[in-house]
Amino acid sequence: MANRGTPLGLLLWQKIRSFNIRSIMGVPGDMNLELLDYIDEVKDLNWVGNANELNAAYAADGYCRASGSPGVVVTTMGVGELSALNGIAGAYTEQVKVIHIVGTTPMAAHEKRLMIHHCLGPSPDHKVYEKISQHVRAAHCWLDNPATAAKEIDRVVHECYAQSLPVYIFVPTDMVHRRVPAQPPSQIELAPLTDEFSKDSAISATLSLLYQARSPIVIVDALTARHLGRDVARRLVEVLQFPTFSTSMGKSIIDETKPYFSGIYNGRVSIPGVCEVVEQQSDLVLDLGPLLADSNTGGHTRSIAEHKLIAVHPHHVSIAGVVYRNIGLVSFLSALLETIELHRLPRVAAPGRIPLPRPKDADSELITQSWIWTRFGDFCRPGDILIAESGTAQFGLPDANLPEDVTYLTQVYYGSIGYSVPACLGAAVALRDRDRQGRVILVVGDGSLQLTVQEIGTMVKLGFQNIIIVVINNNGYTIERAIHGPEQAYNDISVWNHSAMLEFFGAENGRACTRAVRTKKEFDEVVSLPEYQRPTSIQVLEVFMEKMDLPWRLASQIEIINARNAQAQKT
Ligand SMILES: Cc1ncc(C[n+]2csc(CCOP(=O)(O)OP(=O)(O)O)c2C)c(N)n1
Ligand SMILES: *[C@@H]1O[C@H](CO)[C@@H](O)[C@H](O)[C@H]1NC(C)=O
Repeated sequence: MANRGTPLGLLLWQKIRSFNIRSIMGVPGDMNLELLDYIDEVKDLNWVGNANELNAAYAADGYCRASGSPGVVVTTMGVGELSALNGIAGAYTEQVKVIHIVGTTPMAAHEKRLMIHHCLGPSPDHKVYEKISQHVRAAHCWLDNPATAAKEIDRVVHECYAQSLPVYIFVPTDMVHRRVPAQPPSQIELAPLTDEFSKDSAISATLSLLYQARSPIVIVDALTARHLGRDVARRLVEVLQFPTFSTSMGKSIIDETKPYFSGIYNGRVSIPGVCEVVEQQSDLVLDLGPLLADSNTGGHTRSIAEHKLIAVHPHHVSIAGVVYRNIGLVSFLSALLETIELHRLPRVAAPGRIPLPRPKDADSELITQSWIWTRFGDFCRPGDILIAESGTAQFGLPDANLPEDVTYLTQVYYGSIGYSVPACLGAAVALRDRDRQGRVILVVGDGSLQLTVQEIGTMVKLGFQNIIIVVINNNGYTIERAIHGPEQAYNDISVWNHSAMLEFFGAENGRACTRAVRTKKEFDEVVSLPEYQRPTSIQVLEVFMEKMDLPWRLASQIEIINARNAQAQKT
């Protein structure tokens, strides 16, 4: 009897694997070790092992963004669990699917309130940390009962997918080997529930507006990808052929090489001409998956009249201010595609991608902010993943014209510096898990790098050959200097020798795979080297730039915010 059924720990990993997840992030601890043993018993499921739990959480986030499957991170109660919290909060606020599994003290210790290491103070509440994460998850469960464990896992995984948010699974150490009765394979509904009546009403309202429109446009924003709508959105814009814009956070969801692709719309922080097309010349705006955070809207300067706006949110659609509830984004877009009558759609000439005006410092031989970002567009190839860290990179890279099938990742809204290095690892793991070719190109500032640099060690450990790390060395926190205190010591950082970095992390040929450039000519030469075109080992390129040089989008957003603050002071 005792041997019947599946050990709970094994069941958990089998279920995780069934979601096309092949890698597990995390850091071991005595409260999760025996759970980790069961990973090896599941075919094609692998332990990554990160340098710390914050990095593990960022890596799980990057894994999800690059693969569509939830990222999984395992920590040990309290000490590891809390370190991961910042990364989980980022996933929550940017709607990324992450499953955080926490190994905890045994059940018996909970009742006796035993003082076991990692607990909080005298007579500890062993579930106190669970309360701390309640604001950054969609659901949680305790696997404290073999009879309900399978159902509980299914329930939280459903919420993870349906809401596209992190969830928590707490596993007490004494439950890991308990047998769970054999059960039929679970059929978890992944899509959010959709009210068919509400959907039909929204579809007819949308179609009649589309057929009447003369100058409609489309905006494709971040939540489209987070809620797994990339493919259906791509098919839709292909059918519509309306001028199509993306946003800083939605970049790369839509193929930028299409003639209808017309650039990045970011309120008043857009290339001249873009705002006019979106806000004034259009008579209908189909806004897919909007995420209206400050740096995704030019500091909240989007201005689209409500009467001409169809906003397709993850769980509802808003049409000229009327809300249609309980409609999943993918369900809505698929139904729209099925019912649309092509011959009734207006034909609209797209402005195409409006070029950037020539910058004042165009003739500089040294690398400038006005020059470098479009170069990454030229450097990328189909299949690559491009990752931007917060800072000047994030405000610059929207200017890159990406080839088809490049995935662009960045954490704009939560904006936790250091995110990008572990997210790069997570994306590389995801590519490998999917047997996909392509380079993973990370652009990170010298300041942000210092927060999570250890994860380069994990990249080396796993033997990734397709990662290119570009470090923007502009002598400290340039974005912060631009906002306040340009010469203040708090915006300086400790000076690192980036040439020694790869070697320190144990990369073979580390020194040979590290280069530094100051001029445009040098940059172009390096990125055309075979090691950069078809890398066979991890590469580091340090790019020196002026301390106070800014991408125009950053300067423009700061100007808007300063003007607003000055106005507020007056009144
Ligand atoms: C975890 C965290 N700490 C602090 C900040 C504030 N912050 C935002 S950007 C930034 C500086 C980034 O500097 P760097 O990576 O060198 O980029 P640069 O602007 O110089 O290109 C800081 C400190 C933050 N966003 N997240
Ligand atoms: C930086 O590291 C490289 C590689 O180890 C070394 O050759 C160089 O001398 C170091 N530079 C400084 C200024 O220490």
